[in-house]
Amino acid sequence: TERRAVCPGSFDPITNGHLDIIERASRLYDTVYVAVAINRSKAGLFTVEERIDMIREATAGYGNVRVESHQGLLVDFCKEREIPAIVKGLRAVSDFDYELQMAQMNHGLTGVETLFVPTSPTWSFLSSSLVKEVAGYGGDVSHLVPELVFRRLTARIAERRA
Ligand code: COD
Repeated sequence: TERRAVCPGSFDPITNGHLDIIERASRLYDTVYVAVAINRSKAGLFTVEERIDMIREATAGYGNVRVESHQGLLVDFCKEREIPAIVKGLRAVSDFDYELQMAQMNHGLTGVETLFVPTSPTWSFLSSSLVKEVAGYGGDVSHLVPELVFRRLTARIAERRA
């Protein structure tokens, strides 16, 4: 049977840290789903469709990654697609408390397992929100996100200023 896992997140936008985790998961599983959470109460810099487009382009080379949006509980996304494992990156101790709570809650809800992959030290300080903040003040983030994301990020910030 096919071994499946999901990498969930907001991905507003996808960074090299996310990509590193997705790539490593894609070598361990037959199919890796990337689940982009639709959060009605939190407007992003990019729409969910734009985020999905960028993730599809950035992960096309891996060959076994499927990108989808989802609304509601992650455990329901997993159940509908028969995905037994959630793969998450752990950056630092600061991620641990919240990630452990979610992992325990999700396991309690449906039995889905969460596996943690230690972030590559190169990206351990990296988050989508810091990328947006630094780029918003004109800082160079070109080494932190895929090239196609950098172009769209620069364009979006220029639009917002205009
Ligand atoms: N290096 C490695 N991994 C990273 C890095 C990095 N630099 N940055 C992020 N990651 C990984 C982490 O594993 C992180 O959890 C994941 O990528 C996603 O990151 P973000 O910032 O895009 O997404 P979040 O933290 O906003 O995502 C939260 C979820 C959407 C996963 C969560 O809220 C969720 O599951 N929501 C669905 C509703 C639900 O089921 N809620 C109940 C949860 S118990």
